This record gives sequence, C-alpha cells and structure tokens, in this order.
Amino acid sequence: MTSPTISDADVARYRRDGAVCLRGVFPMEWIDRLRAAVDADMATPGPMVRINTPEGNPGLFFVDFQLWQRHEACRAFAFESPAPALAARLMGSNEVVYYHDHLLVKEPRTAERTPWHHDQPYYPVDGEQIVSLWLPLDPVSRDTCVEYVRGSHRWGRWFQPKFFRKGGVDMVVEDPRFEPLPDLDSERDRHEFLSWEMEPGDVIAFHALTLHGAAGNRSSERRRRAYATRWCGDDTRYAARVGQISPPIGGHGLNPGDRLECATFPKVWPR
Ligand SMILES: O=C(O)CCC(=O)C(=O)O
Repeated sequence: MTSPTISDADVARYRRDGAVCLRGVFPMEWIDRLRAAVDADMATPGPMVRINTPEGNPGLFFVDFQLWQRHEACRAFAFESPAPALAARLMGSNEVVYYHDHLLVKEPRTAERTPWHHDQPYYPVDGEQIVSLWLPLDPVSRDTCVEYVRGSHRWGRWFQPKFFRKGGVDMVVEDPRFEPLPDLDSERDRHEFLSWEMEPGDVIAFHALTLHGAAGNRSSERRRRAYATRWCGDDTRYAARVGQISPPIGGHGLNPGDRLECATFPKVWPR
C-alpha cells in the first residue's frame, strides 16, 4: 500500500492545530510486525536505550531509538509502509527523509510522566517541515494518550530542552534562542489541550514544535507501547545546536546547512 486515505480536512487540521489523530491508517499486519520488533528490542535493547523508571519503582518507562537499523520490520515501516506518503502529504513536501524512530513503552503501573516539551529544540534540524507519527501498538485511553497544546507550533517560540540526569538533577540547554518552558499545568485554563482515545491502526501526526506531554500508565494490565517516527521535508537542513541533542545520532558527516539525506537519514519518499 502506498497512499493512505486522509482528507484535505485532516491536512488542514494538522497545519492549524499542530496535531491530528488519523483513524485506521495502518493495517493490523504492520501493528503485529512492529509489536514483535518492539518486544525483541526490549529483550536486547540498542545503544541509546534509556530506562526512565527509577529502580524499585513499579512499572517500567522504557525508551529506545533507531530500531529501524536493527529490526527488519522497523526498516520496512520506514521504506514500505503507508507512513512516508502520509508524511509527504501532511507536510506538503515532494520528498521525505527519515530522521529517526523513538520507542516509548510504559508498562502497567508506570508512574513516570513524559514531561511537557516540544521536539525541535532537541534536534539539530532547522525548517518547518518536520512531522512525527505517534503510533500506539496497544489500545490507548485518553488518560494515557499524549496531550498536545493546540496551535503551539505557531507560537513562534522555542523552549529549552531539558535532560534528566541520575539523581533527579535537570540539565537545561543554555542557547539564547530558547526560553524556559512555562508551567503548562498551572495555565490549563489558558490553552486548549488535544488528546484521543485510540485503537491500534490509529496514528497521531504532530508538528515538531507542538508542545506535548503525557501521563504515566496507571492501568494495572494494559501495556502502552508507542512507536514514534520522525520525518523531514524539503525545507529542512542540518543545523548547529549549542549543547546536547536528542537522540544523540552521530557519524553522518553532515555540516550545518546541509540537506539531511544520507545513509543515516535516508530518503524514503518518493520510493
Ligand atoms: O509517548 C509519550 O509518552 C511521549 C511521546 C513523545 O514525547 C514524542 O513522541 O515526542
């Protein structure tokens, strides 16, 4: 399959709100293949794995990256699934480069949240055309879904990335382009928040500047495995960043101002 059916209204909503939930885009065969790859990855994680649950706490918040370089199903998802065509359509881009993948698993009874943030300040990438596809591999209730601040990709503001160090001390990236993130929970009445109940096959597409965060997984039996993938369009360029980036992908040989396409960030659309 090459062309997922999404409407002009879906595309308009993505561009206006910065996040849109698209229903039934991925056939179950993709979900089943990715589930098997995710479980294999958790058994033998990659070099960038992070465990965000302190030892002794219930549950597990497991994060890993670049599964596509180690698991055939994830590689096929980047090159052969409906995803690259979907990314091209949403971004209005002729070409799509695959930036990276990001696995986020919250096992039952995981208390740790995903803190509020937006993604692009973590990326050494400039440009408007960066879309993420957040694909849950389990049914997701609204209270475990990621929440998005509607329209925040259009605020024209870039917020400081934060990195979590052992011992609970945060390290903030000091780049004059970035400002401290306000406490969004204390301003809930000033924003509109988007989140959805989802079934496997549904996907959220969101812009790299849309603010988002997520609760832990309070369910006592339901896993919450999410496979997030990042896609870049025609206007994106490799960029210099002060301090740490995430994920820390190196070895590509790119310099600031370069187009992204290379072996590490392959062109996936047109096929
Ligand atoms: O799955 C989550 O909890 C957060 C996802 C997220 O932050 C992302 O995909 O950028």
